[in-house]
Amino acid sequence: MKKVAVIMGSDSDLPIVEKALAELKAYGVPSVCHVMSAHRTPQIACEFAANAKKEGFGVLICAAGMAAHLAGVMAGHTTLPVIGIPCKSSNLDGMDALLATVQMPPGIPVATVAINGAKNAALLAIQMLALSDETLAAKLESEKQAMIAGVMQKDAALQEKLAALQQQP
Ligand code: RP5
Repeated sequence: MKKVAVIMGSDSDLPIVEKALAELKAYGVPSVCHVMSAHRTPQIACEFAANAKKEGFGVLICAAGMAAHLAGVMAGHTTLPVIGIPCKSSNLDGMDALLATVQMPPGIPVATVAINGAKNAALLAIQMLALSDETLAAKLESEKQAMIAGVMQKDAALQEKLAALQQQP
């Protein structure tokens, strides 16, 4: 199976990124995680992206906050799909990182998830790998069915609660 690289701009992004790592682990997807910065270590980040395909990676996930150029810069150095996680920081609530990650010029796409949306970033990466992996695709399908069952159960419980309330004088 192809690997997923999870790259973050700083170790301070780890509390957000952990959710992506947990999701990849739950699906048995091999991953590596590194700190690399578009600004502080641009050469290391660019080299990693340029070599990622031949190193056996299928998707890159890049998490960064503030002037979050990491995903975009890495996308500029590879044809692998790049998923961006804009990380929330104290000054602008993550809007800075969201806009810096999502507003890519034509030709260099970054699939940007919600601010701090690390779990969805991992799921999106898994869905990409599942295009050529039947086992992964089946696991995604069964998780989706479990989620549907969970919501239906919640609705049934809600209906019972509402019916009981209506019977009160
Ligand atoms: C970004 O700047 C990082 O991704 C992080 O979200 C933010 C702050 O980095 P530190 O100052 O905590 O290293 O590049």
